[in-house]
Parts: sequence; C-alpha cells; structure tokens
Amino acid sequence: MRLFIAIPLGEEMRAAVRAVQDDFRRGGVKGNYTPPENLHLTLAFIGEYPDPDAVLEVLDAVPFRPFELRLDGLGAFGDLWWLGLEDSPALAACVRALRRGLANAGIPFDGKRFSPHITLVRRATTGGRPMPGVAVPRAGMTVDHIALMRSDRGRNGMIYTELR
Ligand code: 3AM
Repeated sequence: MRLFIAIPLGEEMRAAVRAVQDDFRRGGVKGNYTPPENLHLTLAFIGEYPDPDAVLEVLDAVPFRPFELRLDGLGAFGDLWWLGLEDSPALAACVRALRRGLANAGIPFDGKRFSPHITLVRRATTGGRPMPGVAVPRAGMTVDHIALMRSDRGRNGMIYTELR
C-alpha cells in the first residue's frame, strides 16, 4: 500500500484553491490539475508500506490540538505549481512530532525538509506565454485532524482515499 499523511482541505480553502486553478486555466496554463477531491497538504510521505495500523498508532500518539492554516503565496518546484501557507509554528510542531513518532516506530518516510505546499498543477506549461497573474485568496481553515491517506493509480490519475 502506498501511504502518506496529510491534511485534507476544508471547504473554504478548497474553494479558494479551485478558484486559483480556474484562473490558471483561463490564463492558458495547461497541465495535470489536482482534482478537487485530491487537494491536500502532505505532512509526511511514507510510500509502500504494508501496515497502516502501525501508522495509525503513531497518529493517535501524536499530541494534537486544532490549529489554523491560511493560504499565502504561490510557488513552483520546477513545473509543479503550488499554493503556500502562512507561517504556522503549530503546523511545524505537528510535523516534527509526527515525523519523530514515525522514526521511533521504525516506519520509513521521506525525510526531506518540510516545505508546506498545496499542489495545484503538475507539468504546468504556459505555451511560451508569461505566467498569468493571479490573486491568492486569504482563505483559511481549522485543522481538526490529520489523515492517513492511501494513494492508488486509477485509470485517470491518482485516487487518494482517507483511511482515517
Ligand atoms: O501533492 P504533494 O506534492 O503534496 O508529490 C506527492 C504528493 O505530494 C508526494 O506525496 C504526495 C502524495 O502522493 N510524493 C510522491 N512520491 C514521493 C516520494 N518518493 C513523494 N514525496 C516524497 N518522496
């Protein structure tokens, strides 16, 4: 099973992200847009791992108090374009605790520095035109849980299922 841990987006945030995606589409940006149901913020990527229950145990043991997130800024990793988030010490602390828990439980995960982003579009191309200017709405959400996600390759792209 291909697993990752993520924050699914709340309604307001999801709508705001879709609005930015629509602005890009109207501006002629082509690519693989993240479908609305797949929008999320990845906290830790585990990859192939056979024991989701062991991961859920770690999730249950991480001290968690709800916190706020707010969209802020746009960025790109090469041709993967993303929306960023306002600096959040609570988010950073949550990810640190989560990764420490995974490491202590011997669950492998990608240890690259956490760089919070919501992927809007992969393989983005403007066909030679400049990147269209878009306004990033200051939408927010309260994070009330973090989710264990399973990722499967579907006929028309990835299917993400919240295991819990
Ligand atoms: O959509 P984002 O960028 O949040 O890019 C993949 C996606 O993140 C990332 O895990 C999320 C769910 O698939 N991902 C996929 N393979 C990865 C890998 N080998 C990876 N992250 C790190 N290492």
